[in-house]
Amino acid sequence: MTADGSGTGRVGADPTSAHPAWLPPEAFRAIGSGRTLVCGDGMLVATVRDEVARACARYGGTVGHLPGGAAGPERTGDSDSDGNSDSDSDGRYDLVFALGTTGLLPAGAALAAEVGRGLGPDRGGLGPEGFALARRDGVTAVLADQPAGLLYGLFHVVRLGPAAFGADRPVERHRPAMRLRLVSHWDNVDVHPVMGQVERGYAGGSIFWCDGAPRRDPDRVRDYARLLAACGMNAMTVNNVNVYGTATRLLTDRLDDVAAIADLVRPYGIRVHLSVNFAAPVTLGELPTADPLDGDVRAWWTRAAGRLYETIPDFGGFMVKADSEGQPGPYRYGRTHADGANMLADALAPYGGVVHWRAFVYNHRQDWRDRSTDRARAAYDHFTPLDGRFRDNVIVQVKHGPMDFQTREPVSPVLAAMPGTRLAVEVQATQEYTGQQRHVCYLGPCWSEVLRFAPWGPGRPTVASVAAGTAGDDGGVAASGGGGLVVVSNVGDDHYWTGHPLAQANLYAVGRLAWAPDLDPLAVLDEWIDLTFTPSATADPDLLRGTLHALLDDSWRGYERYTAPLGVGFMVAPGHHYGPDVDGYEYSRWGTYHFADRDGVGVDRTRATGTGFTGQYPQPWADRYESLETCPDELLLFFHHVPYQHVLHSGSTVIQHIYDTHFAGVEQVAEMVRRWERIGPAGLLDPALHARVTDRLAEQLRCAEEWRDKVNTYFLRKSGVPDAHGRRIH
Ligand code: GCW
Repeated sequence: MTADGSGTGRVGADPTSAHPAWLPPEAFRAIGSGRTLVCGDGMLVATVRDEVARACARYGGTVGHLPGGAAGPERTGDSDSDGNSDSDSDGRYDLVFALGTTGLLPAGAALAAEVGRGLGPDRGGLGPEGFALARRDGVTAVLADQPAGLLYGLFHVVRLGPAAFGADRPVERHRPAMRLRLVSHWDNVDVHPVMGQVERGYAGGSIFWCDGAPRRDPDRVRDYARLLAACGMNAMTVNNVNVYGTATRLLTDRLDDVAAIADLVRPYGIRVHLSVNFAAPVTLGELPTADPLDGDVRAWWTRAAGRLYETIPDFGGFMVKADSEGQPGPYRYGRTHADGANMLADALAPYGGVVHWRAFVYNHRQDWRDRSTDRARAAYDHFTPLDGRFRDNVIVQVKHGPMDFQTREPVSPVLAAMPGTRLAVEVQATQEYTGQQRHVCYLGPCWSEVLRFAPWGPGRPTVASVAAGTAGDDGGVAASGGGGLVVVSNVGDDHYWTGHPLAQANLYAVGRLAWAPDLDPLAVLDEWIDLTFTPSATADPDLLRGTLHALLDDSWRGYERYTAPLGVGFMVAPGHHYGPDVDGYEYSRWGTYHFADRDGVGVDRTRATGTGFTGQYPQPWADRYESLETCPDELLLFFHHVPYQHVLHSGSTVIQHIYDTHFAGVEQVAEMVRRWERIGPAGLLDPALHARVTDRLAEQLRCAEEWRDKVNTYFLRKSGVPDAHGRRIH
């Protein structure tokens, strides 16, 4: 932070050459053309001011600044941005941002003062990040209790665009549902021999690290923080949850590298968290043990935390992958996950830091011959006995499904089984299992289904309320504030950030859904389209918007159609997880089997005859999943092993469903290709972006055909049942 507390002072600098994603200059036209007053002090208020000033420099508006406690507006910004001296000479503003007390506002900001008074003594419970917005008599007012609220209010106005300056708007209050909205980067510091610079990264290198060293591309990191703030995220980890080599030392002698990133993202309200290696005291050669109950180990972590907060006063906390896929953890010392997490939590507690402790713990050395072990059960079996034993600043981070980010999984039962623990839901924007950013796969609808899922039945609390800490008796301790949402990043140093330009929509959507889980994911997509492509500024808004919706809206279900059927999962090629290999994981140690034979397919997870996993759900789901009569079609093979001629609720047999969906899925992609081709000559899009998407669509079509042919052929050969429509199966 700079000495004057105004941030890095470079927020207003020219953006990098990276694609502007959902913040192109055009998105700021409405703000930049008007007269704005920003009232208040501090780093984030300065960010708001700088953002408005940058827009004004381009579009001719003005921005005034009223520091907290000053008697009158003080003109700020460079002469360009304030060049139009007539525009606010009547003391009126089009837009007012006001922080805290509003008694000193000038006449033109009367609405802001009025809204402030109207909010009442508790100010409508805006909280640390909320804001209120209203419009009347030609003035739009945004009020917040704390600077972060103004920042989110700014981006809300950007989203509204001209609508923020049109008809009157009664007072609206906005505050995030989830307090913690964190992007988890699986970025390696050293290049990993197999996983590369970014584990499961499909967008080039890391924006933070290159070959063991910091990348030192401050503009890129700052732009990234800006994008995150604009979609509502407020935290990030800067390194992979698999911590090895140099990354272990980010905690110690490489701390300055982390601090440098924290300085860059702070002006956008983003706090930095660190993934740590549970055995760091041993790995770094300082202690003979990492036993969480050992006094020296505890003192080691206490010292590490002290150093961290001395260097990064607003450091967020640790993320830990322990006793998982070969990472060290408390089991080695005969201790529990609560022992391990609490030790770290105690070290961070004096500074307000949190521990994100991942529940992704399972036996990754299973024997496929052993039908009694069920990987889906593992997180619940390991963690639910510990409910109530974690410190208040421990967040148990649960993958949204019981397996591993498959295209279709039921919601993890852990999310409904730890009412005395703060829980975060983890989703994956990086498309490890959903087409690796070569395929269009808009995941908003998938995440929305997860967040809206009501584990205790309709009308009862949802997963979103568990993560928000508002589920009450059923699902969580309201006072705890929940654990929020964690998303595995899909970003790299690629020009488009996400490799596939349309994959940007996933990062945007996750932030919006963390802020407001009830949002319709297709409405969120529409916001993203508006901001990113500003269709209204093109010759044919409907064609542009229509094409993008045609590609994206149903793309997750489309991907599901041509890949693993009916929730069975894991038919990807082993290792890199791209493309089909139906039996690729069938005889492996990873616990990911479909059990197809000549008679049927699917995993029997019932209590009656299978692994008993259905019993991990509360009612009504425990029974609904258990019974063939009530199990939803799309999850049938996750819960049941059925004959190929089993009839689905849809009326189709399982085998015919497999054939039909695989043909339909490819046809859907072929139609996407056609739609995209058609839009090319219209000149509605940057040709380079159009070309990038064209290339990726060609690969998506090739790959979808490969999926179709391999899956259909596999099941034809296994079952001997021909396609009812006699289509070509090899
Ligand atoms: O999905 C799996 C990935 C691993 C990843 C792991 C995890 C970071 O294949 O690459 O490791 O999940 O979530 O820890």
